[in-house]
Amino acid sequence: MHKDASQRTAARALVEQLVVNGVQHVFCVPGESFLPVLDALRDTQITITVCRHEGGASMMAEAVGKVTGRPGICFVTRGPGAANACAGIHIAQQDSTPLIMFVGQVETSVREREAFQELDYRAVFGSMTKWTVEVDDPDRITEFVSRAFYAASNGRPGPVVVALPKDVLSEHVMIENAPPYEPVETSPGKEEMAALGELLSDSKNPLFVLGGSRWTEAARVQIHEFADRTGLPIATSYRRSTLFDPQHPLYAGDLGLGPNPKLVARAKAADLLVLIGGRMGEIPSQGYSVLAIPSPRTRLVHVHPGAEEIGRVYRPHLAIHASPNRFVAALNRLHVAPNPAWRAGAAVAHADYVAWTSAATPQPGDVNLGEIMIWLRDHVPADTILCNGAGNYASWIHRFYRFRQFMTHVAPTSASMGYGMPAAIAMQRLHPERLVLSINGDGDFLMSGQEFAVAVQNRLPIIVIVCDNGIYGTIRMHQEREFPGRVCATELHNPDFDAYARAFGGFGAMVKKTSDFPAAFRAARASGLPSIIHLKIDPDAILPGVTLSTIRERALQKT
Ligand SMILES: Cc1ncc(C[n+]2csc(CCOP(=O)(O)OP(=O)(O)O)c2C)c(N)n1
Ligand SMILES: [Mg+2]
Repeated sequence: MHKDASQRTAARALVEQLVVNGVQHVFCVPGESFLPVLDALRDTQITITVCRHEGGASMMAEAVGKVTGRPGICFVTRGPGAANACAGIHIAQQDSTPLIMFVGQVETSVREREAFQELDYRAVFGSMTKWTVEVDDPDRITEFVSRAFYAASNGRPGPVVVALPKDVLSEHVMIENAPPYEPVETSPGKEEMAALGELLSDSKNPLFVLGGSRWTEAARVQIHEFADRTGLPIATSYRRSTLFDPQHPLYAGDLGLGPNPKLVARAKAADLLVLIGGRMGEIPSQGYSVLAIPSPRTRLVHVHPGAEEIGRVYRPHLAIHASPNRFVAALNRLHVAPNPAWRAGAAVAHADYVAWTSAATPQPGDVNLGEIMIWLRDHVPADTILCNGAGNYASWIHRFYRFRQFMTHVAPTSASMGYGMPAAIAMQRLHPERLVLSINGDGDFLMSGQEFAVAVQNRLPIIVIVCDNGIYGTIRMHQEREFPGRVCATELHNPDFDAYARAFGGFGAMVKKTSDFPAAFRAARASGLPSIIHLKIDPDAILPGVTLSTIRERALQKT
């Protein structure tokens, strides 16, 4: 840290404010627009991960924000860099993830001329971020960085963009560091908790649905304790299933894409639904079909850290403006009598979950993704982190893999393709000792496949699985439903992904039969290198237990 504050440039003050806030990782693609920041970073202990595309950098920062609950940080250059980075910003918005993106800007003296790579960040990011600011006054850099941490993390977390005109960064400033930010927790009031206690005592078949962000591992433990004591059934929201132990006898499953129909029926039949942290958005609500809008017919308790989210879609019976941590702590202080009927209902729900997820469904082709997911769940350590993006291949992850520990699943609730590669790199950076898997579709993988070079450059032994069915499967499935037999723009001609891995300096293996997967996986681990396992999947195997040809035939019958 600089002893004499007057010696610092604004860039150095910015970087030192990151250090004050405990930042350990930044992700970037360099640009001439923020060289003074790179120079200042060189003198810190912060690890810089240099990426191959700003979409990768912003997704890596998003993944860090998602699992740590503290803002992930990325630096990108002006117009083109900022435009490329949009993908991660949108994920952070939809996933309620704290993220701060610093972006270069043209010099203040040429602004508004559409100078080289100039972009109006407020206009471009205005609807995607919680706050977008351009720092005009170098003496306010610390103020803005401090505020960026609060803005990204408060209430419902989300992305913040801070634009840095080149000349502002090089100015010398006479300013002190601000103290580190403290996450602002909101606690439920006594009245709300008493009202919840009454609703619970009146309820015959309640269901708790855990979702959203801002959970801590301690809160996860506490919700288990509360469930244990009372017998309440617990479900999780789309891609938030690490919030509850899937092996726990009160776990009812996750409300996501391709959910267990029995769980959806249970959610619709519940006489009391308690949403903790989530928004019950389009995916978990099964296309807004679980709860009537705006007036749910069942009793709805909505617990959310963002006041503006409560009542936005559903008018709750009881609104509780609280962060999940504080709410769960208050829940454990509430007197709720153990209820044998709830426990019996939860046991049935759990049995339904186990029956739905235990055995792989038969599939066309020689590689059964369900059997591979079950092999992984039985053989990898419980703290393995699994990252993925979007595509039908993910249905087998959701259904058959079991996330046994907090934040071991890192995947976008916005279903953004190309996320599994960058997220895995970020996770291996955070946890060098843990096994990190990246599972991708063939379309999905090549949206961020270049980031494999980052894994090789930094010797990050992630294991990447590419599920190659030669199609943009999800879209082909919808196409066959709506325009049967009229294939257009959904076919893919792929490279050998195993040879791709070797070309980058990693390990590669091709798997054409399910029974060959364990040996390929063990060889990948033994190599100690970033690895790609290329799975040849039959395109007809479009969903667990559903074929593309059946979808087409059914649609043709209707026409
Ligand atoms: C960035 C982005 N672009 C486009 C889409 C639309 N989309 C959703 S899934 C999908 C196809 C995914 O194909 P693939 O990765 O091969 O997986 P598969 O469905 O074949 O298993 C597409 C194009 C998206 N979700 N995200
Ligand atoms: Mg595919």
